[in-house]
Amino acid sequence: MANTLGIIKPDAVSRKLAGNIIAKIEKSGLILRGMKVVKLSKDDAQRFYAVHESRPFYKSLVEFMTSGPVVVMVLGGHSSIERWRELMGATDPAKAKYNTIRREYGTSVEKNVVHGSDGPDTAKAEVAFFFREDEILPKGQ
Ligand code: FUP
Repeated sequence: MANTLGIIKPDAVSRKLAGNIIAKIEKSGLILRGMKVVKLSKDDAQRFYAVHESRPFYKSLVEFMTSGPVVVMVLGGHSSIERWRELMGATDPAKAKYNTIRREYGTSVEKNVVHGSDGPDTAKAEVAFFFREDEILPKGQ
C-alpha cells in the first residue's frame, strides 16, 4: 500500500486541465493523500530530474517544469504506483494507450501533462521531495 507521487505539469495547469485530471484520479479509485500547488525553482527542477542530467532534453525539461505552477499529489491505494503509471500512459503521448491522461491531453514527449514515480524507491524519495510526513493523510483515513 505504498504511496506514489503525481505531478500535474505546467502545460496542464495553464490549460486548466487540473480539475479534469483530478476527476480521473478520483474515478480510478486512487486515493488523494496530499496535494499542493507549487512553482518549482530551477534548483528544485534540476534536483528532481537529476537522474536525467546528462540527457539532451534535460535543460529544456527544467525550463518547462519551471515555466508555471504545478500540482503535486500524494496518491495512495492498492498498487498505487502501477495504477497511476497505467492511468498516465506512456511517456510519449502519441504512443500512449487510449483513455490514458497523456493520450488525451499530452502534446509532446516533453509536454506530457503528468508525472508519476516509476517504482517504490523513487516513489518514497519523490513524495519526500515535496511533502513532510504531517502533510500526508495517514493510511486508513
Ligand atoms: P516518465 O517516467 O514516463 O515520465 O518518463 P522518463 O522518466 O523517461 O522521462 C521523464 C521526463 O523527461 C518526461 F516526462 C518528459 C521528459 N523527456 C523528454 O523531454 N524527452 C525525452 O526524450 C524523454 C523524456
